[in-house]
Amino acid sequence: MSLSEHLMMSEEVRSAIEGNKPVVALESTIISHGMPYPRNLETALEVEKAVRDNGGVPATIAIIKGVIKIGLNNEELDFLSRNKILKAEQVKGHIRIVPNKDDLEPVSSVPKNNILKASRRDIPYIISRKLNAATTVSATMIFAEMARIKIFATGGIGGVHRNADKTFDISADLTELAQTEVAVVSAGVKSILDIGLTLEYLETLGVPVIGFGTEEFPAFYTRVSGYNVNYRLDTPEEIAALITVKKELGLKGGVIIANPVPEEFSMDKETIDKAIEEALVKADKADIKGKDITPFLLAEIKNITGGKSLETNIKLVLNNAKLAAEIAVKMCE
Ligand code: PSU
Ligand code: MN
Repeated sequence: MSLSEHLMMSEEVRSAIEGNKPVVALESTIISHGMPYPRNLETALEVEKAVRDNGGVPATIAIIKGVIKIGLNNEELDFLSRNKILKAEQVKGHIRIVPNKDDLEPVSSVPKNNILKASRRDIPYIISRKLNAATTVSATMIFAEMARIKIFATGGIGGVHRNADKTFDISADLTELAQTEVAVVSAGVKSILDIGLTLEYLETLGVPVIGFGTEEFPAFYTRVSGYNVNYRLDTPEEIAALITVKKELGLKGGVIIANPVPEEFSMDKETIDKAIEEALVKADKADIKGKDITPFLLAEIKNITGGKSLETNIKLVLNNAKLAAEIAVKMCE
């Protein structure tokens, strides 16, 4: 089979790409593994709307029954949102990568599907076995580039985990940013990661980190991290120009556009730091490792903050979708 037989675009996305219209890629891990049902589905729809409201065409990406889908319909978004939620004990031992195992009781009675989490290394297995998977930042970038989509909006990117000196846990998002030519709009990285090491690693990989209207690299739930971006730009035009120049020079890899959560939705740094510490201790005790860590921590932080972190998460994703659409529009001019 050729690439085109593995990859299916919606009609809307195909004609937008062919007509050089502004298309914004969106990831699906955030739907299947980053937020609980039904807020995840509502958010996926709202994010697509935010792209449209700002002049763009949304292209949410996932793998459905072994086919790479670029641009999902509402039925597919609904399917992805009803992912099985497993208890910590079930997550242990990487049970999540076992397909069609229905001896696991979902915590809630609604979610029922088995949606894997795909980064670069998971793609050949998932596609050859015709499985379903949500795409992380790395896999979404790969598929966006295949589809010639130049910009992508997410919540936060993966990075260097705390204790990476012992665990070697560094998200595949970073090496993807080094080699795949898609600009990624995010609200920075969560302090579940080591933000300083993440920025050092990005420098080594040659990935520009641009702050939108800020000198400080944002820490997802809060605008404050104590670390600086490489450069600050204040308009979508300036960012579009940087992305275009990088392409003209043939410099491979992505660009990180760090877009702080709007002030009114930003969480208090002390509150969120405490919640993160608590969640990290719990993950360590439950011996959660590898790809299960990020979804586990997100769910724990949500519980500890009484749902507040989820609301902030939603607002910042919407904010990123808006900016990505604005940049995409400028890139098409
Ligand atoms: N950050 C979030 N929410 C998420 C993720 C990151 O705030 O859902 C997801 C993204 O899809 C990212 C992935 O690519 O987690 C990184 O996973 P890991 O840390 O296992 O590389
Ligand atoms: Mn990891």
